[in-house]
Amino acid sequence: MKFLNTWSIYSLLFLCCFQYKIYAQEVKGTTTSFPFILPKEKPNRPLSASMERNYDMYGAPRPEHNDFFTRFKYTELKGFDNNNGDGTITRRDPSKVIFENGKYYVWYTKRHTPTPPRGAARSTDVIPSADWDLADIWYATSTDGFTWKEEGVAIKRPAKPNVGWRSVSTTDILKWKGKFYLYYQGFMETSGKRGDDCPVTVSYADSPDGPWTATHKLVIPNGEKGAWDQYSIHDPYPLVYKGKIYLYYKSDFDGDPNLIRMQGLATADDPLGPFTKHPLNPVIAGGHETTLFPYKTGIAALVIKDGNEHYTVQYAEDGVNFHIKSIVGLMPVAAGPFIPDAFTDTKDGKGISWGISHFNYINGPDKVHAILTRFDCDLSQEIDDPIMKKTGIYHAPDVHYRQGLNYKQRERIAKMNQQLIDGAKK
Ligand code: AAL
Repeated sequence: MKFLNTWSIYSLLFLCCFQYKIYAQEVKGTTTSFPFILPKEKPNRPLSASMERNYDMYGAPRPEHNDFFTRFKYTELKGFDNNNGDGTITRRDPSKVIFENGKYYVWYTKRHTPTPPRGAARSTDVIPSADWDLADIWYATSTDGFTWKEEGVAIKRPAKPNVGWRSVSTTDILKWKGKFYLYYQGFMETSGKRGDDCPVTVSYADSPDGPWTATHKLVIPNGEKGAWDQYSIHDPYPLVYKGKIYLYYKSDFDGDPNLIRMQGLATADDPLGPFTKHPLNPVIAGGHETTLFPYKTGIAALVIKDGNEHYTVQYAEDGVNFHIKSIVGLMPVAAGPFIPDAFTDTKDGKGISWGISHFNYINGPDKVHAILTRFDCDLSQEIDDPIMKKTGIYHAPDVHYRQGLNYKQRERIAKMNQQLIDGAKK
């Protein structure tokens, strides 16, 4: 009897499982719930648009497994004096960081003027209009990336009428066949007079310590009249990719004051040009400064601040057609990462884990200046740092309250409240 009972329970269980299996097969992909364990691969079942995207766009359905997702951490740099932040000294728009002669090198815009920037109308031969007006290009070295030694000026602005006579700024470095090339914005009129107008020029040297020879040539000239980049070529950013120099840049265009900023690409076989602008320019429909690096088999870009796709990390297999791979927060501004394989023409870019960026508008409108800072992240095939893959970023309430409503906005809200109150009375 006892045997029979046990036997019938087992048969019943077997029958149930079998029936369930048939049922599950019949409804598979239609009415079963999405599984509790998030599938690593896209499951073969109908998915919502958001879930489709989650599998198709990002390379991994969870941010911590997405090689393109990171958070950013910041550390104050040691070694830079700035007159207690009175606005007479700025350091901004750092180049990418390179490692040469047993140390790290970075180049940047340095302005040291009798006053902070005063706007184009009040600027003179010695009073700057903008934070990067009347600037030169300086450089610093470090052995740990946190404490830096300011080595001195790399590129002084040349005598009028040479390209860059008013200001040289926003540089970036290329190493090509054993020589070094600094590309930079060469202002021939005061920034802010019409817009932030300039072309790009280049200097070269045998050593990162210089001396630098100026070409005095427009290596990346402005576009033709009516072109998106007719006025400004900003943030020149060279990499070596597919055996060529891939130089990305930014231009600002459309209306003033509502400019839009996008990024273009110019390629060359020789660092001194000629550079050919890509027919699909702009190749990135947003961002402000340029920050790109070889990653895996393509090029990755930090798209910062401007445009519909600001605060995203993007990737282009061909260096031209970029796709969003992650959405991130607290991005470094004007980031110049340390890219060990920036110039090796790698076919398997290792990525980045730190660099130098800047903070802008320090100490309010009367003391405008910028400072350099260090950022760390995990967009690297060589590290695996779970702390850098956490999505929640805490901001103190103060950070939010500083983005407060202005007087006009308060007025608008009061008016809307009043309309509702008046309507309720009728
Ligand atoms: C920066 C850069 C360029 C602009 C100005 C100084 O953030 O985009 O360098 O000209 O602002």
